[in-house]
Amino acid sequence: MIRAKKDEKIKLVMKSADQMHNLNIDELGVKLPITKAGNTAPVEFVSSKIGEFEYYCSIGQHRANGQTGTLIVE
Ligand SMILES: [Cu+2]
Repeated sequence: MIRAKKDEKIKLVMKSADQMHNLNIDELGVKLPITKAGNTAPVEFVSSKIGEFEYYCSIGQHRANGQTGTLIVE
């Protein structure tokens, strides 16, 4: 779980440790590209929305296998 405040700059750094992954937060329009094992990908964004938003990896069955989490913006 990640917590942030509305209208604050949020910086996430995704590190693909074992294989290719990406990261998506649909409601906030966040979409990190597919990133190969051993690489990192940063993203910065601001959420003007308050709420709980799911982030997930959309590759193959990764989401179904638990590559999800929650970003809480308060
Ligand atoms: Cu993945």
